[in-house]
Amino acid sequence: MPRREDPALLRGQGRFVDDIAPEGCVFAEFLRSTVAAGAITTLEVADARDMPGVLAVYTAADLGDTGASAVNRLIPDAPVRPFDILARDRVTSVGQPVAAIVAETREAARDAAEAIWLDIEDGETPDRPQTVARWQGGKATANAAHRIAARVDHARVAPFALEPRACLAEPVGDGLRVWMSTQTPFRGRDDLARILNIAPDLVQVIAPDVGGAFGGKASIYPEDVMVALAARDLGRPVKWAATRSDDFMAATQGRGAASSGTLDCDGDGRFTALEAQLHFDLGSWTPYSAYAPARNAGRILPGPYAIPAVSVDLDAGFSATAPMNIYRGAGRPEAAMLIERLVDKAAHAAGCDPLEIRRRNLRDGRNPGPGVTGEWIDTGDYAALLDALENRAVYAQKRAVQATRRAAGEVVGIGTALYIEPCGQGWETARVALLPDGAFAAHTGSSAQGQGRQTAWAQIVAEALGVTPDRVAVGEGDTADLPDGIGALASRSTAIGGSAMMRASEKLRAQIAAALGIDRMESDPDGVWVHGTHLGWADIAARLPEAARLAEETFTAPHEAWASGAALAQVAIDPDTGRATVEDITWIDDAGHVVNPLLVEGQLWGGLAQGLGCVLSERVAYDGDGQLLTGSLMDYAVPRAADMPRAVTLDKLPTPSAANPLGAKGVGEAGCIAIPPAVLNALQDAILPFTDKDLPLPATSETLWRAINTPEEM
Ligand code: SMO
Repeated sequence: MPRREDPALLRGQGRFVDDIAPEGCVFAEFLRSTVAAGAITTLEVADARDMPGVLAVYTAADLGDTGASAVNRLIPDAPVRPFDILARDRVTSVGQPVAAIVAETREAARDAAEAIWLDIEDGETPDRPQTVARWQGGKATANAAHRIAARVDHARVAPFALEPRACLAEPVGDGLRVWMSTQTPFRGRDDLARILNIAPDLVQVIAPDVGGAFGGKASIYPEDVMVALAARDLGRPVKWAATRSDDFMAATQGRGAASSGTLDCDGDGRFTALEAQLHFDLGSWTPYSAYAPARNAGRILPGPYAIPAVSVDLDAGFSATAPMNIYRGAGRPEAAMLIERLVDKAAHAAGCDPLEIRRRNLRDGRNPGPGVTGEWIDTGDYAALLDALENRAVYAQKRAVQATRRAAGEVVGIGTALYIEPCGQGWETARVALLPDGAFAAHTGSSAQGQGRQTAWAQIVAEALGVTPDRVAVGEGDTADLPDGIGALASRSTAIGGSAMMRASEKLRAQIAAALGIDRMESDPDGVWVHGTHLGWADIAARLPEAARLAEETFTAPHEAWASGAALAQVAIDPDTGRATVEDITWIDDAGHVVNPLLVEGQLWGGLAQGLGCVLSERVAYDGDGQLLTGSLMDYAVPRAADMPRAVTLDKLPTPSAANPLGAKGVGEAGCIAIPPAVLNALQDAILPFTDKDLPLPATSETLWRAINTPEEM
């Protein structure tokens, strides 16, 4: 089924925050810190206040006491550092908002920002990292025949969404209506209410069309709060939309972990112990999900392998940079990269084929159960994934061709990766109603940022009710629709939001049957057979009291839905330029029950592209003084169409999730988890005739050229 969202989006009829312009709307801009750390010695705003069109200029001194945004205590005693709405006395990163200007036009606000006098005295060094968590399981036994070591230094990357962040707040009575480009409208509501000290039911947050997010819009930002404060102060709608540069400087970033570990294996290539140290940079403040990547990476590090003894140490520390948060994959790529590098190196040391060593060490995932770090792990047939990968990729032939090409002087490599990914946890809300005109209205606390979720939800509701999806209107992204909800992140919207939709639909179906006095509802697209008479849906609506026509559900998943998969990459590197070409990707994914294959395929492609960016080209770079060197697309290299693989084969091997009634698992993040380790393993395989050193990331042309031509200097 094609995406119902597309006709409007493709015709430019999407409605994003910056498209919304209430009567009397004015514009906010921010003066941002130009240095990474230091004390504010001068901050004079009188000239700016006098500029034409300026309504207000705010500094921290104008804001008084406010509350702090929430941080998820995923690691109980880990340090938390809330943001300041505007820098108070000192700055903690380049791009931090220091003053806010509200003016009649965006241009007037920008001009006024330049009329503010700001001096900052350089200073202070960031905190030292500290150990925050440890995962351990099993016990090391036999002496290892091989001890393999690997190190993966992830580049810090930007969750680059087509639509930068944006927020528009309008005073309504004693409260606020806020349009936010967010993944989590309900959390936005709760955060705003707490920080502004007003009742949550006085705050309505609406996420209209959201142009991508990838984790970068999963937490509230200082700018959002400032816009809300200004709207209340001025009694007018206030809008702010980030520029691309604003987002490079001050939106949350991802990855950046430095990870190293050892994998022991016996003479038969069986893994006996895994030890790892993961270092996570937190940046300058902790957004809601600051610890999700670190926690995920630690708890899933053993991946799909049966490793009897596992020990993972995790440390984290602040730095004078943009805050670090979840980014598509959120710790799972960090885990997959390290373990899959270790496994490939173990294969090499044990003289074993990389697919074979994986096969030899798989845990049996066909029944759900606990892994060695204590995590409940969902279904997944890892052996079948490997078999499918071997067949679809025509692996033996690829290896033979590689040998021939290598003998002829080409630099070519093949890499494989297996992964498991915890997805879809927690709870979500849904409401399904039969309307007087015979259509159904479905609402969920989950939401979307372009994935086509409304299509999938309509399909789920339609199937449960026995109608066609065109009869189902879907509403999401508005906190006024339902008392509570979460949103769209952590690969949860179909598994959790969809399950809530399914349960609400089933409840509605039972209510309608009971109200009509029938045992079994024989519905069809147009209505229901009631004791031999066909009643249209509008007729049924007319007969039923409103309470019978509306069902609400909160679905709470008993466990996470863990997806899994296997990927193979074949690369060729031009030894003269170091340029890598991804010649082939073959990828078998297990996303559990698939509601809409087109949406799943779209997620796989998008994740694949972002995954390639992480391993080959993307890096947020700061210099030694904390100056951002990659503030625009001139310097930050997102992959382009020409960087896509020459050939991609996607296939699926679904094992239904045991963690939700739909049987669905997540798929939105899979590409960022599957592709980087497969490609990194392929690159390392390609350069093996020259060096076995671990490549730094991203593996740019320069890096690869050096590995081939001056490996001793690596
Ligand atoms: S990294 Mo995601 O938006 O949970």
